[in-house]
Amino acid sequence: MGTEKANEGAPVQLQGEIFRLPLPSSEKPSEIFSNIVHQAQYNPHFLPLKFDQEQAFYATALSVRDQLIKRWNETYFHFHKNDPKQTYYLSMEYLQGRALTNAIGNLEIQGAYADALTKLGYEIEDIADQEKDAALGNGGLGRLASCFLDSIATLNLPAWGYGLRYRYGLFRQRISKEGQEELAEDWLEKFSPWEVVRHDVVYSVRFFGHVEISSTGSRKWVDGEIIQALAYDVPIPGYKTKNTISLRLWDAKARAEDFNLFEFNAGHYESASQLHIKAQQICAVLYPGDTTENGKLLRLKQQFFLCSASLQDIIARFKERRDGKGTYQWTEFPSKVSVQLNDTHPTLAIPELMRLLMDDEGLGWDQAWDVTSRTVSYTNHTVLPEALEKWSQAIIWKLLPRHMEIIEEIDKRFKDMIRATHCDMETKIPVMQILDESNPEKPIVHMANLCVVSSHTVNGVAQLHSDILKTELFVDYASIWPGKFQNKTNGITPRRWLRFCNPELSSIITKWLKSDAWITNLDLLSGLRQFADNVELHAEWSSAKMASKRRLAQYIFHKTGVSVDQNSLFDIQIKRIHEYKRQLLNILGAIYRYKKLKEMSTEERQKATPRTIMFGGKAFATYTNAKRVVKLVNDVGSVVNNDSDINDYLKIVFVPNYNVSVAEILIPGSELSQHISTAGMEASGTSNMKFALNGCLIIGTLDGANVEIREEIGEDNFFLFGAKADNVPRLRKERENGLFKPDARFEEAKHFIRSGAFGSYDYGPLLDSLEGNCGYGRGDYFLVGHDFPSYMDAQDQVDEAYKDQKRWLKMSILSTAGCGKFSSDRTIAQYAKEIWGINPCPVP
Ligand code: 26V
Repeated sequence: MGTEKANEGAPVQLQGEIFRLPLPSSEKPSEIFSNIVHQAQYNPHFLPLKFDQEQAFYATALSVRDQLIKRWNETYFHFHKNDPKQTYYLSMEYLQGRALTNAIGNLEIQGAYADALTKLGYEIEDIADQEKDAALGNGGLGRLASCFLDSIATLNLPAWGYGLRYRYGLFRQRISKEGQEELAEDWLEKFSPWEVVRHDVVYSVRFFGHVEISSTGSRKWVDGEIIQALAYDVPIPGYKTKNTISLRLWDAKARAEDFNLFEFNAGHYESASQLHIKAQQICAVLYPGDTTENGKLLRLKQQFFLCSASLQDIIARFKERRDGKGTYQWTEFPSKVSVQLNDTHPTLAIPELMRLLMDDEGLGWDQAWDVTSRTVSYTNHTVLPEALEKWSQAIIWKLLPRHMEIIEEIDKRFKDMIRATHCDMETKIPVMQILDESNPEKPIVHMANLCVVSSHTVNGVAQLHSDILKTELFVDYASIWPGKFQNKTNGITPRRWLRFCNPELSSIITKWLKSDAWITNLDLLSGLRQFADNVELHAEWSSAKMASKRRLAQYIFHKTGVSVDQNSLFDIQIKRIHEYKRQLLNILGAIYRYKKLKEMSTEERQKATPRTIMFGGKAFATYTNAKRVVKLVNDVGSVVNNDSDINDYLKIVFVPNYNVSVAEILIPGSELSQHISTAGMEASGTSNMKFALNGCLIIGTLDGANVEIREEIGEDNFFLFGAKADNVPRLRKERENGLFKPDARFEEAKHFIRSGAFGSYDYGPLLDSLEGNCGYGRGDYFLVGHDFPSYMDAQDQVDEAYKDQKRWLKMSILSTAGCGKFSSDRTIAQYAKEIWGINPCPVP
């Protein structure tokens, strides 16, 4: 390219600078129209014969992508030139949802796109509806990662997200007579307009093989299988900024040389392409079943694949940028790179970074350890023992022999350190060690322990959860390294979760605050407090809620055939189905409500607050009790919704296939939402924040972020019930010892199910799990029985409060007004300052 003049006369200095020349696409409304038409005519994915909604979506998305790519390249070059310290967020999950509305919203070109589509005969909402959710995640942890990327871009922070490009993301849920059915969801069936394959970004990732020791004693991992990691990049635009960062998703493919032509021509097709088949398996599904050895091996492969490819990429970028400034020093790596582990799933990044530094770069142990431990930080997202990852040492030896050596050495050195400097803690070693050999037949590697020992910072995701980490789960480490532990209360992006999903409410807020600055400075919402009693605001607030309820009612009718009363209280619980989240408590309460309504006279019934109780969420495919709950909710719904005596007062709806875009319809239309986990078990929760932000009141326990939400919005605006976290162990013991006297209402609800009121399905095992001495398992471990009476009392308070709409509206306004703290912009600013040590690097 040299010094050639480009078409617009800009001098081109470097080869790469060609990407900085102006693109023919423009944000001008007149040109958007022709750009969409151009995409429809020339994009090679469809024949230009028809222009239906689907093709209009792809053409629109590709036209938006052009706008993004311009900003994206500029961001890349700006970061490249300035070489700031960068954060790399490693996560096995991202729940991006749809991208179109978000992208044009962040770029503030909604109006222009809406106009262009109108000219083409379409409504922008219908076109946006064509998009499939990118569901490369399972729940809160994945959605948090996506909210974080939005905030990182918006705050102009230099960072990347790294993940896997699963072919089938989270399954599609279908509800049949049997309950939940799982179907593979091929989000890439047509193509994703948002991803860009980088054919020049490919790394080799090794599995199996063995360690070779040279005559000098250096070690090298050799042989085994090589699978290639190929980068697919997704642009993440910030709001009202040029900065557009990357989510880099790795796909797996085998090398051409591993395709055995000879075998193939001999008709042995499978053995000819063995490695190709294996490569395909790596990114086939998110969380493949891991009950078999094969399943476990595949999960470990996925984790390592993400870690190895990402670290090779990070190191390559570090070298590339430092090389231009003279030879790099490894000691400066931690001042240029920070790696955040999203839970323990990417823990293998630790031994992999050690291996790359020692075996490939020639660093000694001490130097490699210093670099690694100053680079890596770890976020814990759960204290549930069954969710804390443990791997058998044997499987790691088999798949990653060099990494197992390194893990053993980290463990040995950690124990030596304890014995040398904290001899009083000798007895704590069995709980703190990384490698647990208490069963010599089956030694186990504790990934969370490896993370704590190797990271410079460990954080929890809400204050209560971080306190539990310091005083319970990681108490012994906290006594050695008190400064290592931090709290970073989760947050959500106000763009997706208010501005774009609830435009009616957003306009009202902007009108009353006389500015839309709240979108990037959510604390400004507190300015609504002064209007909490204002009747005009009440009228506007209530009409926005009504509009969202209407939209939700239409959606429910369309998806389930159930018609719901728009004047009833819309009560929602949406989240993964899990015993600790206690959807069972909710449905038992609903059953009791139904039974009482049945027993009432018509006059009595007329005084009741009508309710529509909605559930949504997926149960893990092999989680039997969770699937029983889904079945129960649906069975109860069928009976209640078809009972003409009750219909005006109660409906129970299971909204199928809950995902990000369904949440975007449900949350704006909600009036009450349930966050009712057993105290101490929900690390944070983030949907609680989304609901409260949209003026929905919360009924909840003192768990996770509920505690802080209640503090922020005021205790009068929160329906609190249930045991407190520090009483839970005692209450469980009492329950085990038969010292618990169940509430009559609780007994009545269970009995009603056992009587067969909701069909002939055997709910025995589910109900038995609620008994103190159920004969197996953990005997009402989640304290549904204990919390039931206070839950029902809180529900009575809800019914009363709803009757007084003035009071309810005030509480609703105060909920929104109190949500400033829960912006992921605040969370990310804290990570940037207190953990990552990175600074904004805005593209001029
Ligand atoms: C994973 C598993 C896997 C095995 C079966 C049981 C089980 C139970 C829970 C989990 C959760 C894994 C970590 C996770 O997703 N945590 C969630 O992270 C969110 C973001 O920080 C937080 O809001 C949720 O409270 C927390 O559950």
